[in-house]
Amino acid sequence: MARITLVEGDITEQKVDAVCNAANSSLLGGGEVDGAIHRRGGPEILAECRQLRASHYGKGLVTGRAVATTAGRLPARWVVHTVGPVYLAEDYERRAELLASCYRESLRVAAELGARTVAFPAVSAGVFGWPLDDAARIALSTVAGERSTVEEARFVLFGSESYAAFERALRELGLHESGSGQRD
Ligand code: AR6
Repeated sequence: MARITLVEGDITEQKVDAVCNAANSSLLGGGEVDGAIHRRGGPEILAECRQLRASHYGKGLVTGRAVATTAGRLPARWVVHTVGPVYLAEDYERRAELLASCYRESLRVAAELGARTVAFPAVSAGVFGWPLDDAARIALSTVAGERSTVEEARFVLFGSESYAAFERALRELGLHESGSGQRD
């Protein structure tokens, strides 16, 4: 299992192999993390997204799945785009499973590329409205439950409130930042 680390900051500044993007199914950009990644990464990312739409992803990327592109000018090699579910109280179980799937699929795609370090945002916890504490619990328990060749899963939390929610969830799940019960 990947070592879990938490940092408060901007995901576009992370020096990691792969950055996970909380995208939408169009793959053609949006606000928040998605907007920041395309803005800071430059037009190469969108160009590859357009190619994906023109080839295997004609209808866009399905919720819960992931696909990689270049990271353009970001200090990373790849962006792994995933599409989180919109939060709605009805159909909660199915949606929560889709959110877990975003992390599993992103880790799988990143590992296939040979990534050792992957930065994740709190998928679905912004525009898509997922309550932060629950989003944190699903994110952390899913990553902690995966066997992966990815060595570090770094959660990059935007603002102290997000960071505190992830810290709390990590504690409540009985996990530690090293992922093995010991700190570095
Ligand atoms: N670095 C790290 N985290 C960030 C950053 C950043 N630069 N900017 C925002 N966040 P969101 P979603 C946090 O809305 O809920 C887009 O328009 C933010 O505070 O980016 O999955 C897409 O195109 C929140 O905690 O993703 C989709 O249409 C978390 O990242 C839709 O939004 C996720 O917020 C996806 O919504």
